[in-house]
Amino acid sequence: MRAVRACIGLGSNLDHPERQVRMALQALAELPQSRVTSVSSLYRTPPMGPAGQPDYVNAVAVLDTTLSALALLDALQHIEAVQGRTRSGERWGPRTLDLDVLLYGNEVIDHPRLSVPHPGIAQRAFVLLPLAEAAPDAKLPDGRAVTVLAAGCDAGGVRRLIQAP
Ligand code: A4P
Ligand code: MG
Repeated sequence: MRAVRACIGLGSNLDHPERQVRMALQALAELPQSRVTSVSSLYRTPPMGPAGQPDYVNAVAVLDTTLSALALLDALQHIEAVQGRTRSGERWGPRTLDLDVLLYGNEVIDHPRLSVPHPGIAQRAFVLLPLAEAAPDAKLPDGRAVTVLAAGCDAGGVRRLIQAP
């Protein structure tokens, strides 16, 4: 089976966010049927959502995978659960770890459990900056280049925390 390039967004703002993101990167490196080909720097980003929550640490990892998109989502949700993610029900509330399928090859997926590209991808600096760093040639299925979107987004408050390995 041909591998698909999947871009995964990582985010954490609870319980040592930097460590959460590093642990998740390690878990992604151990996913079956998959190989991590690129990882962004870690970024410190102001929270989008309810006020009063801590800043986030965000990053993006790029995988070549033969997992189906839903099998990949299952694997990401398993990693979230292992790292103590509980769902409070508050939209955009704080979390120990959020793993999002940002892009899955060139596919548009509209499934009850999975929307790809991830909604909001084209506007969010905390997604676009690490994505453009880890996958500078990536395009959305509609043809928009992530580097162009990243250059045009409001990057206020986002700063690179730790250089990519
Ligand atoms: N789901 C649908 N599509 C996807 C996808 N492409 N990737 C479903 C992953 N999951 C997807 O997710 C709810 C459901 O979305 C899942 O069960 C899955 O089947 P969730 O992780 O439980 O909830 P959530 O993440 O709180 O909701 P949502 O609306 O996905 O939030 P976002 O868009 O992920 O935003 N601020 C900063 N600075 N940095 C952040 O990373 N993240 C969020 C969450 C808010 N503010 C932030 C950040
Ligand atoms: Mg999410």
